[in-house]
Amino acid sequence: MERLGDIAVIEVSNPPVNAVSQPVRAGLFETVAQAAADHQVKAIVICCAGRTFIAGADIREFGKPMLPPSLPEVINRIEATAKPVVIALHGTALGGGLELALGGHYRVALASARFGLPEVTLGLLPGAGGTQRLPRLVPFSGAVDLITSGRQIGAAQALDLGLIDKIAEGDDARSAGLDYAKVLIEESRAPRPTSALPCNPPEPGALDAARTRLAKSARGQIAPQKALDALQGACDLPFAEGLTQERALFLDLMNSDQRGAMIHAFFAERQVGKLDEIKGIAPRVIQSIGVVGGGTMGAGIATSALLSGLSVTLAERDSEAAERAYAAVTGLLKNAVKRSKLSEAKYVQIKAECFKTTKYYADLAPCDLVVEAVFESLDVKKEVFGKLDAVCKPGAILATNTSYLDVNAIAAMTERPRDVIGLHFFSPAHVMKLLEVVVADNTAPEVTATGFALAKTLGKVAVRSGVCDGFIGNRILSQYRKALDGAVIAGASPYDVDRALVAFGLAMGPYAVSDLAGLDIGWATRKRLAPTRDPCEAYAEFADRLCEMGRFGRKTGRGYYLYAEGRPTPDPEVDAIIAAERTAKGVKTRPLSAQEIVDRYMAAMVNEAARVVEDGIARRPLDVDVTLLNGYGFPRWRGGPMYYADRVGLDKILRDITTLAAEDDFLWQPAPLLQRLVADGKTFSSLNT
Ligand code: 3H9
Repeated sequence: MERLGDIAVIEVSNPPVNAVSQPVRAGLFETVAQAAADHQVKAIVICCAGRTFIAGADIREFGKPMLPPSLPEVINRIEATAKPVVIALHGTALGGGLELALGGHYRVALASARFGLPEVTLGLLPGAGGTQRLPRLVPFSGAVDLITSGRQIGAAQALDLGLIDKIAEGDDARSAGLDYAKVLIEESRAPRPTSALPCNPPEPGALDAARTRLAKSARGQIAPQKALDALQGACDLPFAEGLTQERALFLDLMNSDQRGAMIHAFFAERQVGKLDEIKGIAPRVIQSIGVVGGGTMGAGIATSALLSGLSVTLAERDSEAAERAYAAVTGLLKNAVKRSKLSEAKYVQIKAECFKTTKYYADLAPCDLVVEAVFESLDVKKEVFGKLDAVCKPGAILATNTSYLDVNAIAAMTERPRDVIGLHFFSPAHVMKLLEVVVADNTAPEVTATGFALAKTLGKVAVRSGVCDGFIGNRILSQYRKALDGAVIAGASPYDVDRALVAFGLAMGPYAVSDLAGLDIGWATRKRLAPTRDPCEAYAEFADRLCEMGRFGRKTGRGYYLYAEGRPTPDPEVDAIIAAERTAKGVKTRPLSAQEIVDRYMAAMVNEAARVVEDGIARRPLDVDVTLLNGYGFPRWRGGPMYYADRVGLDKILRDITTLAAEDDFLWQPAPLLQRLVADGKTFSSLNT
């Protein structure tokens, strides 16, 4: 604490994000009491050193015994202070940090500050008074939105809502806090405890409507519903009782599996970029990107880059294709304007200054990095890379967006294999968070580091993958798809499978996803791999039959499902095709329970993931978790497949695999790594170093 005249300034300093760890709580508890007792102090300012105001409770302390004082105790003490307490905010005031701010009497923020209660994204609810104080300051619907979505808002919106009192000019929150405190002293303003305010009333039926909405949008998650319970308490109970109820609900969630899973996901996403091979290596500077191919993937990649402030030149084979690509990209940008992700002025500027299409490869010459997103054929890609190598400037990185093909073979077509890398985006590329950074044999570490830096610029999560057919994600996908096709041959329908996995937490079932992506994509891959397919593999043919009938999914109105009026409905014709295959193969079918389907899915996924880790394609189990969470719709509240496997027990997964081998001993060969871990009594997490 520092005293400047009649103002006490308490500055929290706990890099990197000023998390309220136990020492910070203890320090605040003590210094607030000192300032309150100091007769010369007329007002108190709480601010933070470094890049941000408090970004929340210290997540690393969760799951360990909680040491006093608790954050609610600290905040209650701040609020009970008989002198005005000003909270000066900058950076990101999140979770317990924002709750602490709500406990202050006046809030001033820099214009760049952001605010949020992201606890639900960690399987929690605000547990330091956030659910009780926020609806006393902002409209009830605003509190429900912020608390149940976990989203962040900017200073202007926070001011509109009544969350803060003032936006200060400049870039010094501490000075802004001091100036505000001086005014309060001059005007003899009294403390203004939030808890003394009445709770803003909800619109009639608002809580029930929110429950119904969240039951769909946050299906399977406990925290958002519990947060609504706490908010209901804010309406119905006196403040102190509401606070007690909130604490009880928070502690329940703290003990839940979902909290463990989501915090694993949080740290895994930060760990995934920590790789010895790029430690301390400066990435190349990327300002302009070339994209070859303006189809769905290429247009999405271009949009993602433009939205992140990069310049893009997109090359297509002729003028008509280039025009179509231009319209596709500007259409996606226009949608971003509609969804308030981009301002109209910025849109106009991007169109005028940052984006062009061309039919000449030579126009890609000045680009710092070029991503190829053309047809998925090795011959086509090799040709493109030969041309790119000839025109691109020295030091430009040449990246392929292939989902399966051999990046080494593609790199070999150039004189600069050190500058060649795989950047595997997921569709739609301007939305999906995952980027697999595929490191080929000769890729320079600096180029790998640039792949990770680019992902950060694009707001994506990058995972390092080695080269193999399908890399981390699609290689695992292809195994669990075979296992699910096996479940269908054994007796489940594709609809049973989709239902079971949606109930497990996937947003969509795998067969519905195939229909959305187009069944012809998987068909092309199967045909490509057919010559190398092992004759012992129990190959399910029904997907090929559907494709032969022109049933390519949604785009043709028929796939696994029928899409009359756009809504998917099960199709008896598909059941008949599957039944015919079972009969031809002499399979004696039986019904499969939802649990059996989930167990097969998980066993296949985890088994292949163990091979992917053992082969060094994924560096660690956590890289697999981050891949499946961000690119394949694996439910975040289950932490990822490897985390899930550790929780249910690797011995159980191995037992399932051994049992399933009786049905198909080609597919269900246990991965040696899984066997070793079970024999040694270890978990996947023991390999997450
Ligand atoms: C809560 O507050 C509960 C309360 O309601 C009730 C309590 C009773 N704790 O993300 P970055 C680390 S729940 C510990 O790369 P950025 C992070 O691991 C909490 N560590 O930076 C990383 O470490 P390392 C609610 C944390 O600039 C480093 O800081 N709050 C915490 O891209 C840099 O992080 C949240 O959920 C933490 N709370 O983004 C906010 N936060 O260098 C979570 C970060 O060793 N945090 N670290 O890898 C964030 O959203 C982002 O970190 C933030 C900065 C936006 C702040």
